[in-house]
Amino acid sequence: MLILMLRVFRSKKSPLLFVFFVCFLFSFTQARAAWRTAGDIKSVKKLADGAELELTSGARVIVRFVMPDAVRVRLAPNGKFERDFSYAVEEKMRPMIAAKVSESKDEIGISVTNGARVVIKRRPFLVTVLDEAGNIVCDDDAARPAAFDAETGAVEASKKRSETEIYYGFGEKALPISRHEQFIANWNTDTFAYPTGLDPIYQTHPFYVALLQGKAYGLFFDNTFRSYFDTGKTDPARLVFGASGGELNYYVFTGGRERSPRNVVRDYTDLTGRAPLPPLWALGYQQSRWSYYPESLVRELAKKFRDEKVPADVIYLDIGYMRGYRIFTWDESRFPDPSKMLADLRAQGFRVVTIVDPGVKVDADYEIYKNGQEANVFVKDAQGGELHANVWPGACVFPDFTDSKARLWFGDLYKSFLDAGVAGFWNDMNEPATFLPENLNEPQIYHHPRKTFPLNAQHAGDGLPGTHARYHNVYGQQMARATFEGLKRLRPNSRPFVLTRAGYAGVQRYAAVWTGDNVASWDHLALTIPMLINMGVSGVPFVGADIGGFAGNPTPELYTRWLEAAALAPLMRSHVEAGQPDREPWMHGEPYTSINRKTIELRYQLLPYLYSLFHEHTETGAPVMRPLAFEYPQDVRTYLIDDEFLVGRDLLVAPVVGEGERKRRVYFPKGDDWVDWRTGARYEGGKSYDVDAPLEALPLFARIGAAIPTQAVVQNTDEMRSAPLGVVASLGGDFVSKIYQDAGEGDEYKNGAYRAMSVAQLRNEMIIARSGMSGRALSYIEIIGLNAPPAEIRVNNRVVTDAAFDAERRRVRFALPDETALKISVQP
Ligand code: MIG
Repeated sequence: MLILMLRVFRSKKSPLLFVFFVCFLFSFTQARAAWRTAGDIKSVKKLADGAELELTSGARVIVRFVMPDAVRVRLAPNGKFERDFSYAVEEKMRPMIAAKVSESKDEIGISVTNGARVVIKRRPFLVTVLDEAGNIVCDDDAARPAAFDAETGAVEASKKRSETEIYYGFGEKALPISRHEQFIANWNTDTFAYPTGLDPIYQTHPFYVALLQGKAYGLFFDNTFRSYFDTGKTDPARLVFGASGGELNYYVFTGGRERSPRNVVRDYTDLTGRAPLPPLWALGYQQSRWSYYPESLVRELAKKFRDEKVPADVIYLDIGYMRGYRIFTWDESRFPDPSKMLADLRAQGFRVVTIVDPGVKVDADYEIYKNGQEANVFVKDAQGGELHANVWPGACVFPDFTDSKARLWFGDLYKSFLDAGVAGFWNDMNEPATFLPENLNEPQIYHHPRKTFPLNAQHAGDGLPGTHARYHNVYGQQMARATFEGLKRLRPNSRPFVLTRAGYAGVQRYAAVWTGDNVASWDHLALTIPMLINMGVSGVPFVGADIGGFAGNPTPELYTRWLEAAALAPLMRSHVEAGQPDREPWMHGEPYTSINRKTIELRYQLLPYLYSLFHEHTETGAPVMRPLAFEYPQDVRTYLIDDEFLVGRDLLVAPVVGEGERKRRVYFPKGDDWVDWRTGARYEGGKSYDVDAPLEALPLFARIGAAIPTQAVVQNTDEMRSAPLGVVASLGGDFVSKIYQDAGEGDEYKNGAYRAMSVAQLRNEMIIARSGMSGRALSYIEIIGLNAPPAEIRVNNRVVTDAAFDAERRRVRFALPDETALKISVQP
């Protein structure tokens, strides 16, 4: 730089240019010079649950325990803490964690009984978090102490990293299963047809679970500004995270005594909340396209499902149902009588979900626009005027979802749609996404950072007014919240179903998430596995990807394989962009229609299991769809497996994600053995096998010792009430399984209206106990993985005489009596 300047100066001999360059150089060094480290500790104030520190840089820090195994570090660069507020953290009463603070010349120690410990170095300020046993969990990098840029407001922290440490989490990322050695950015972006590796996409979850040789910890950086993580990309020995503004506010989760991913996710979701039990119907098969209309076509679609006997619960209406894309209106030429249509579909066992975008058309004759103006609920531009931007309806205004008044207003708008009989709502475009300003429209740039509000747009921020730069990443989460809370107010006895595209940490409290505009390609099918399981680890259990890929048109084989891979995904929805053929299970004719029907039937058979897993999530935060390492952190061979996943603890799914493949290699995690769901063949844990994977079959395996609730095939969830419920079990383990049932709707389960069953297995015996009246009894049991018919089977000490042994599929099935306790013994 200097040489360049001198040369120019010498050649031109222009004093003006010289001044210009000096100024340029000065401003350049100035900008960098504004970065400073947090400095040394000047003073310490003990708190009941931690300590408050004053640093020589003028920054202030609070370190406190929020749970016995979770520590929060909060650094205010200018020494003034903001109000203590978070869109991620669930509001609830939390017990105070009493901590012991000890001071020595060089260090400050903070510890709790039966929990983690923190050691803070005084010169310079450095934080080390240790587990109960005294092992270092997460350690500031002394070469790069916490720093901030007083001019721009940017903050940054650096942690030491072991080069073989891997990372799950980070929410929705089109990245490999472990997010190590990546540069990760968080800025919610509408990314149509995102290629693998594009980052960021639609959501922001600045949270990871680190795993190193069987030991986990978690870190959550609760900052809504544009943020980033360098997980060892620049320097493999260092993990860096930072944001363009706000406080350096983060939590470290030590994972308790076990240092397990399960404990980390339990504590993270204790902090940021868990997904409430969804309405049962939302676990059924969902059919969508951009965009089903008119009414007659929707009716034909519903009829076709029932005629073809392809089970389904949900039909989506995309933006084509609206009058000129005005939200909360119907295009009457396409849908002349929505209430009648919705009632008729409901009678056929269908629920309808409609899309609702945030943009409100600027139109003086449009009630919602006028009401919103009067109520003063729209986002403002830098000058305080209404912010206008183009989306589908043309020029629009946008509710400021960071304003409780706007959330109430928006939530109430759902009334007319609920009254008409719409069952659930789909919030799209809430990154927020806008079309590019006209002058940037050519060439078509899909992933442009300016496809959102200007950074200086103004938000209410629930009491802390701020710019779009601060609130961009929470806009979608708060829209989902407005929707969820509105639905809850309007229908207190129903469980809201909300599907959102954008989100921030904690979005699971309000909505299910789909992975946006994916692509009809084999690599995108493969990508669904790392994407969805990492969402689960990030606390978001109700997730799915558009089956078949949104952009483009899948081959019959790709669609069929994709449907199989999604059969046990938490959210199972086919969807496709405008201009492509329909994306329905029968669209490719035979043999695909029959295979696809069987795949969807498999999901319906396993709905009792999936539902029990959603219940488990409410109690422990465990995801429905899990990476193998979630259950087997001691088996390092599982760590990078990205083409298999677990559904709950007991089912291992190994979908085919390659074109033309008719068998595949499956690794079975060490510590358990496994049984092929279809053939009854047994596999040993800790080994890989080549398994058959004909086009018509999803490779699916049950853990030995599992007891998995299943039911007869139904055409929709309404039929579940009367469908026989049973258990598929594999004997030989020593486990307890839990089965949960309730009305599948409403909150009566909180008053005891549910039925819980536990299945305890010990080698060849099984004890099934149940409590609660609101549920079906078990009417059959199927024991899989048997090489020969059992010598004797007894149920409550009576010999079973009508057990049907299936030699080919290595299983036996028999009926169970309706008794509160069942003791089943099987003599091989
Ligand atoms: O600008 O509503 O991701 O699922 O079909 C596109 C139309 C808007 C994007 C969503 C997609 C939806 C589409 N939407």
